[in-house]
Parts: sequence; C-alpha cells; structure tokens
Amino acid sequence: MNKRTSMLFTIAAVAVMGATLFGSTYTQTQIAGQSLDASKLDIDVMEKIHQMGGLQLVMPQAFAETDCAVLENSGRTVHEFNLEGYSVELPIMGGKTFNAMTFNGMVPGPTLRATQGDVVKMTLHIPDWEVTGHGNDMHASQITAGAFESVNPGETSQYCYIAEAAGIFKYHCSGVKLVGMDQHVLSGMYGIAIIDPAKGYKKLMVEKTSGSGELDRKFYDADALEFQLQYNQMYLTEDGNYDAGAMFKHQNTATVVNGMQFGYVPNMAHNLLVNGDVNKNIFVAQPWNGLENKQYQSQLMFVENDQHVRLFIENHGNEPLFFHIVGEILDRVTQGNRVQSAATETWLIGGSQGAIVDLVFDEPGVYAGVNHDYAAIYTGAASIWVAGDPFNLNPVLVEKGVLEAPVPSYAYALGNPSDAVPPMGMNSIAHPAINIHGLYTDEVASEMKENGLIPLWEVIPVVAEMLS
Ligand SMILES: [Cu+2]
Repeated sequence: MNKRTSMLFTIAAVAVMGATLFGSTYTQTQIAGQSLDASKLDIDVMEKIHQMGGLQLVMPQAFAETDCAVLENSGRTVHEFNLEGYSVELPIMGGKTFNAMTFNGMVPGPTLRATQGDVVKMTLHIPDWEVTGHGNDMHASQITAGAFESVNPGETSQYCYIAEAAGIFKYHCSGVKLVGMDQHVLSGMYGIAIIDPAKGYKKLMVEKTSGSGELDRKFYDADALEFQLQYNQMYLTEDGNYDAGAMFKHQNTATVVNGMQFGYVPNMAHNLLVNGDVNKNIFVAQPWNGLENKQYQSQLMFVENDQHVRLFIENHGNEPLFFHIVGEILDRVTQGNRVQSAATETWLIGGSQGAIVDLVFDEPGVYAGVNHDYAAIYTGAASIWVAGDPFNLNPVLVEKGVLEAPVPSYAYALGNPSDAVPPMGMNSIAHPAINIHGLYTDEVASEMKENGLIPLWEVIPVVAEMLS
C-alpha cells in the first residue's frame, strides 16, 4: 500500500467508524438533539430511531477474499444457504396465534451445517408480497457488516465467507438498516450455523468410579446422537403483536425453545402408552396435547443409555440461560472449539452465545433440560428427554406387534422431533426415525412429509388401534 492509498484508507476507515456509530447522514448536533434515553424505557425509542433514518451502514467495497466468484473456485467445499424472509401467522401456547417473521416459514430458521474451512454462500430473497425488508447477519462469518444490509421486498442479496472458526453460531435478521432488528429477531428470524471442527470432534471422557470405588475413566467414541436447542424470549401483546415496551423493560411474555413453549413434553400418545389413558397427563404442563395440533403437538426426545449425546445450544434471547439437565451432569462443555468445563452441573450461556454440551444419560429415566431461572422454567423452558425404556414398554410393544424386537430407545418407535435434530455432520449418529415437529407453516410440514419424515398425527391412531 503506497502512502496516498494508505491515507485514503485511513480516512475511509474513520468515516466508516463514524457512519457505523452515528449514522452517516447526521451531524453531531442532530444526534445530540435526538439522543435516546433507554433508562426512561420510552416505548417510542424505535420510532425515534426510525425518524433518524436508521443506523445507516456505509461500508467500503467487499474485499476480494470474500467475493463469491473467487471463493466458489477456491477448491473448498461450498454450502449454498438459501433463505427467504417473510411474515406469517403461527400458533402460540393458549390456542392463539402471533405475527411471526421467519426465514423459510419456520422458527427457528433452517440450520446450516458446515466444516471449518468450508465456504458458505448465503442468499437472502425477500418475496415481493412481503410487507418489509429483512437482512441476515451470520455470526459465523468474519466479513464487513455492510454485507448484512437489508434487502427490499422483491430483491435478493448474497454474500460469501469462509467459516474459519468451529463452533455454534447464531444468525439473525438485521432489520431494515437495523431499525426493527429487535422485533424481527424476537418474532422468529433467527437460527444457527454449526461449524464442525476440521479434524472432527474429540472422544468424550467421563470419570467414573468402579468396583470398590476406584476412580476410572471411560471413553466414548466421538460419534454422537445430536440435538439442537435454541432458547429465546417473546414479548407479545394480547393480540399477538410484538411489544417493544415489554422488551425494553425486559418483561418477556414467554420463554421458547426452538420457537415453542413446552414443545418437548409428553402428549396424549405418551399418556396412552404410559398411563393407558390419553387424558391422564404424565407431565404438569402439556399445552400442545392432541392430534389436531399436528406439527405443533409436543414431542419427547429419546436417547439410549450409555450413548454419547451432543447438544448444540444457542441463547438468542435477552436473558441469560442457565442450562441444566435435571437428573444429569454435563459431562463436557465446549465453546468455540475449546473445552470449557467437564462434569459440571449448570452452564451459563449469555445472550447470542452458544455452547456444545456432550453427555451420557446414565440410567433409564426421564430428564428435564431447563433454563434454571424459575421464571423461564414456568414460562416454557422445560424440555424432556427419555433415556432407555424407563416405562418398561418393550414387552408390551413387542407383544402387540408394534415392534419386532426390544429397542434401546423409544425413538425407534416414535422418532425424535425434527426441529430438535440438526443436519448430519462428520461425527453424527443417525436418529432411528424423525417425526415432524416444530413451529412450521403447514407448507413446511407438508414438504417434510414428502421427504419421508413421520407425521405422527397419522401414525398414532394406527398404533393406538394396535395397542387396544
Ligand atoms: Cu427481518
């Protein structure tokens, strides 16, 4: 870089910083005249930002290293990640609906899975009938924030990057020039990218005492049965509209896991199998109970005992997540690509932060993954795993012809919920079966059915018939 170019670059960098912090089209006086006082919890704050023209990002031209044309011919594996941003109405607990904003008609949006060093080619399209623009900020990237600029209805934008860091990373809508980012994200426009380490995951070491109590170490292969759990809060008015005032006061109206409150708790089929009666609830809260709920009916997550289980956890919300599993110890916690803890009871995950938890469910039983913040537990952050055959159903299911032989987990009979199952990676154990469950539009659910996923609302009456 010669001196003149260097000087220009410095000026450009200062201008960019100024633009980023203050909005490029406004002077200091104007800024001071419209300063925002969040301490007054003014619900008109977003309107003021809107009147100011938003936080306009003015960025220099993208560097050659992130040009799609260059990266696509670099010899690296390229993942095309195609998103469509649009608003739909989706159900919420209590039989009502809310005004959701989505990537591809689902909350959370689709999960991207790539390996460290791969190229991600993100394309965001906004249909011309959509009421607002949307952007996409992928935390797995290391490129100019200008790439996350919003896209208008009827338009498409694209950027490419190399996923250089392994781990779990959030992506989210960046609003319209950052205006309304809170509304768009908290109404559903979020998801994750899982970037597997280039050399794969490590074996899991668990310390156990054996025999008369001597300390021993047990090693589990790196391959694991994987789940994804994405935590968030919702701030809604009675009519199902986004409530900015409630957000500024941190007074959320719901805590959701993968978009739903209590999405992973027993349903009527589990009531029937365990209690012999669809109306005899197993769990204290079963709000999505009933075949008519179709893809929204709650589902349990099933694992085998002594099986390496890997959880990809992301906190999209404004509140901390104290991740804990009632009845278990987190055998290993990884953030980024570094182990942070082992044999720990609870792990704190801040806003827009993720963690990878590896564990083994030791005994047949029922385990509840929670945000150990009591307000969060009671507003939706309780998700149940069933390990092994704690209800001793194998003999009955075999006798009645539902199963041919005893199975190590109920996933072989009922499958695991699709929204909790990430795409396969380099060290993934395939789930025995996957059922259609999630905050999806009916179109998304039908597509999944066409792709061979199990619509339990059609299967369960058949099983119930066999059992009776
Ligand atoms: Cu948006």
